[in-house]
Amino acid sequence: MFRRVPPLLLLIPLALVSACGGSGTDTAPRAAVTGLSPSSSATASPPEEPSAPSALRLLDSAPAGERALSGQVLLSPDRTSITLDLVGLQSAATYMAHVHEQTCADGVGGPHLKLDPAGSSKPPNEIHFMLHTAAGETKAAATETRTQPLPDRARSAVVHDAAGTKIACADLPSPS
Ligand SMILES: [Cu+2]
Repeated sequence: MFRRVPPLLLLIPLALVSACGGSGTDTAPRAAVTGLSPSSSATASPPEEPSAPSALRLLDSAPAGERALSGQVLLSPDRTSITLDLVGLQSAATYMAHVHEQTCADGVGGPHLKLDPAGSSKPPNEIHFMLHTAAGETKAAATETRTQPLPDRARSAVVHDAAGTKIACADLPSPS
């Protein structure tokens, strides 16, 4: 016979986990802890930690007018949503960014990540971001969300200026 765990005991750890959020991205559904399956200790995965933001690093290829750019890339704990948060942009300008499949140190990100490697080089099979600044503004943010977690092959996010020149790169956190 299974031993019943009082519901209150199950709620306490969840409350502790949600109390230490605060990044604004800690909204992914968490796997329920059942405690009822005799084999749960063999199959349970560790609780998901919110991914730390990755800092964008300016690239040597960034043109003179773009060298104030900085910012960060945030991946949701369930790896389905990725947010770029940029400051120091030119005003009234357009930028592009993509998820790439190599690290920043490896060919500055290499090619774009394709979710289906044999599929299209357009969204949604690739993850593209369009960022615009209005006149007088120097910040922009964009989020892309997919139904499936980002695959392990997703290694970096690269920001380009409107001409396509790579200006900044951030390595993405590896899946745990
Ligand atoms: Cu790119």
